[in-house]
Amino acid sequence: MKIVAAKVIVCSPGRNFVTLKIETDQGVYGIGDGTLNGRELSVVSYLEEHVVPCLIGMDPRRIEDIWQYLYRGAYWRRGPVTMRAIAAVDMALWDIKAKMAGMPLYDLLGGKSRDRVMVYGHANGSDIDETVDAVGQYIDLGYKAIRAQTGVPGIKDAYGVGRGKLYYEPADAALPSVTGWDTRKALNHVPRLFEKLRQTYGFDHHLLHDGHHRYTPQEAANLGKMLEPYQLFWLEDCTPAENQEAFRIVRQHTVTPLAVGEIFNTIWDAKDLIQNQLIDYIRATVVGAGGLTHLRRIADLASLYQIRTGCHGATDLSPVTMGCALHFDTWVPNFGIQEYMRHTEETDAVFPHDYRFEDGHLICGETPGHGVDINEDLAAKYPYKRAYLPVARLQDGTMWNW
Ligand code: CS2
Ligand code: MG
Repeated sequence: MKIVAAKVIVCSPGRNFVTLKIETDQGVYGIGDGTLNGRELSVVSYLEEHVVPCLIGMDPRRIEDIWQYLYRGAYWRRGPVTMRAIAAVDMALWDIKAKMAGMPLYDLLGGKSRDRVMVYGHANGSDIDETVDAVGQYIDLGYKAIRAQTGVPGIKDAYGVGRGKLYYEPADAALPSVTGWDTRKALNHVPRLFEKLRQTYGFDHHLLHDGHHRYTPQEAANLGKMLEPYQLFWLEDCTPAENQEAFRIVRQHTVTPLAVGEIFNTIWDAKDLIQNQLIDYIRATVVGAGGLTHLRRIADLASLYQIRTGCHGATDLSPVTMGCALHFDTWVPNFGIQEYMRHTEETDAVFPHDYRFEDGHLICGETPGHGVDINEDLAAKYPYKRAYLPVARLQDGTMWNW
C-alpha cells in the first residue's frame, strides 16, 4: 500500500483552518488538522515544502515509523510548527488505518473505556452578573461543567470575554488587537465571580477558570488559595510553564486542582510537571502534541501519577481534531474532561462529522475512521483571511502574556 497524493487545504469558514488530506493507491484517504492559530501559513509551508514530498510512496500503514521519520529525521526537533505538521500526518494515517480496519478509531486504540465524554463549555460576560447569567444558560443546555471568565473593571478586553454570544473567537483582527492586564484588579475580582456562582447555583456543577498564563507563581498560588472555598474542577494555565519548576510554588500553597498544557507540543514540556505531580490535568491535545501517536505517550506517563487528561478544544482546533480527540477520550483510561467550544455553522458544514452533543457530553460516532471529513468544494468558498490573536499590555505599556 502506498501514499499517492497529499494536499493541504486552507479555508476560513468563520476562522482559518489548515487541513491535510492523504490519498492512497487503494482509494482510501485520511484527513488531518494542522491549524496553528495566528500562524497558519507556516504549517502550510512546512507541510507542502518539507513533508508532502517525503510522504509520496510511503506505506501509510507504518504510522509509528512515519512519525519517527518526521520527528527524528528532520534533525530539528519539537516546536509548534513541526509538531502540528506531524500531527496532521498522524491523524490522517490513523484515519486511513481505522477506515481499512472498518472500525471507529477508538476501537483501534484499544476500545471504549466509557460511553460518553464529559465536556465543559465557555461562559463569559462583561461583568460578574453577565457571567453568572451565561453560566445559567449553559446549565439549561445540560452542561455539567462550565468554564467561567469575566470582564474586570479597569482591564481593557479581559481574556476570555466574548461579545454577548454563547461562543467567542479570540483571533479576530488582521493585525493583533491590544488588550490590557492588571493582576491586582483580577485578583480582586475573580474570587467574587466564583463566590456569586456558588451562591447562585450551589456546588453540583463543575466550575473551571483559565488564568491564561497571566500570573507569577506567587500570584497564582494566592489566586488558587482564594478560590479554594469554591471547589473548582481546575485552575488552568495559572502561570507560564516554560519553567516547569514554577508549578512547585503554586502547588505548595493551594489544593485548587491545576491544569496546564494547551501550548505544549511534546512530552518533554510536561515531563517534570507530571513526574513531580505538580499538576492534576494535562491539556495537551492531538493537533498540538504531534497527533495520537505522541499524545497517548503523554497520557500513559500521566496515568502513572494519577494525572488525568483535559484536551484543549477551543475553536482553533478544527472538527478534525475534535473528532480525533473524542475517539482518544473514549479510549484513554485516565480521562478527565474535554473542552468544547462550538464551531460556527459554516465550519460544521465544511467539516461533516458524526460526533454529537447530548446532556453535557459529546459522543463520538461509529463511522470507520475518526468520523470527520472535509467538503472541499465548500471549503474553496471560504479563502484564507489573515487573523491574529490579541496581545496584552500592562497599564504602563509593558508587554505581557496574552
Ligand atoms: C484558551 C484558548 O481554550 C482555552 O483554554 O486558552 O481560547 C486559547 O486562547 C486559544 O486556543 C488560542 O488559540
Ligand atoms: Mg486555556
